[in-house]
Amino acid sequence: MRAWEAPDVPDVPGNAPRPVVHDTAAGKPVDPTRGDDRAALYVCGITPYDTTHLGHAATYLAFDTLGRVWRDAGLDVEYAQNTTDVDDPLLERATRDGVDWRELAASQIDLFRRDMVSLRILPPDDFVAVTDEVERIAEAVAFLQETGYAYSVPTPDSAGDDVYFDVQRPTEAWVLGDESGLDRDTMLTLSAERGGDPDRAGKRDALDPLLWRAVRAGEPSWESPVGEGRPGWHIECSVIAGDRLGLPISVQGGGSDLVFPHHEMSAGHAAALAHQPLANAYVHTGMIAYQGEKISKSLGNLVTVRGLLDDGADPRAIRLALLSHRYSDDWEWFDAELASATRRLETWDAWATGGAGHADDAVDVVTRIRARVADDLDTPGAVAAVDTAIAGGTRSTPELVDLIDALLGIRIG
Ligand code: 5CA
Ligand code: ZN
Repeated sequence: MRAWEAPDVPDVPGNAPRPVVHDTAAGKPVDPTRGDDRAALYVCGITPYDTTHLGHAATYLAFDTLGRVWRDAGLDVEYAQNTTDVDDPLLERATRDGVDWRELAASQIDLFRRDMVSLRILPPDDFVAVTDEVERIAEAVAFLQETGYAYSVPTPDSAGDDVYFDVQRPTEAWVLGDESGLDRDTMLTLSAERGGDPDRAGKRDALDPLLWRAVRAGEPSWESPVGEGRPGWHIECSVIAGDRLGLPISVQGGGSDLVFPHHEMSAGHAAALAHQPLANAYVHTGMIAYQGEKISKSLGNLVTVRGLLDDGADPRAIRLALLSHRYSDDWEWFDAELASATRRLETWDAWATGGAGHADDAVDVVTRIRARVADDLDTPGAVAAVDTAIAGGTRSTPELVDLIDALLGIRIG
């Protein structure tokens, strides 16, 4: 489907280092491109309701930063993002609000696009609705059944069978726990909390995730080689990432709430389908809280990009407020974050307008900003480097203003 309008990204001369980012599976920073000139990024997209809250915004901004840093380092970046436009939480919300699930999804995807444009987030090259990929996903499920990685579970309330993935069947490229490194008890707890069904009767292993849900009364469904139904959650990301980018991709990205089961199981499905790891690195953003709790659609403690913009916020200040935190940290949003980012932006704007520095004056600052973002996307360090340059009397130059735009996505002056 259509993504959104791309912001301008200036080209800045000079050598930028290749970034390292923290890989959850390795437990340390790595170069996810492994020296290649191409970087393939897949980021788990929204389930389209209650968009775009600051947790979503911070997550997409982190991977936007990675894309910018890769481009600045001269790499070819290919980026795909899905939209989970058919799944239980979306259907439940549509039912609760008495709206058609397709209309709810379409209107929320539109809102998401507008918010991404306001925040100057680079669009994916492939922005893929799950409802447009059902046939491909069903083929993949059929293949997993033929090759013994998937099995049917009789389903009393449906004419068809649900299909599950067998987590215990070995693959060359994945065993359970490879991505998340979690113990079984933690996996069982998280599975129950995050869309799994460990208590479902008839499964081989309580952790086995759903690949295909046979049609139930009143639920959307598609005819397919594995019966009439709709896709499970994790398989959508394995199939879309593999089809659009080729495996292994450089980075599978999302919030830390996706470490298990979502990314673990997506990696398992990809390995069973393609005998390849899903990704060279699994990169996770921290959770943003508000009023003491993780911002979440189910809790309803939402601060939305749209709400802040409607209250008169400069979208650049929202961006700067989010960039002032390390992407991988959990942190809490306070209203003061926006006020302090707005003040910082005024200082930066005045500095850029003052101008008149020489390129030579700016060389050290350019190097420092590039080094900070290449070090596991240390955007607070990059922001501090700009502050320090201003406080130390460095005059702004066109190169510096362009670099801040290219890497931090903020046009000052
Ligand atoms: N559609 C699935 C992924 S395939 C999904 O998780 N959708 S979502 O709408 O719930 O979340 C979209 C993205 O925002 C995910 O990467 C998720 O990890 C991230 N996210 C959700 N809540 C927060 C939060 N409070 N802080 C940071 N990131 C968050
Ligand atoms: Zn996903």
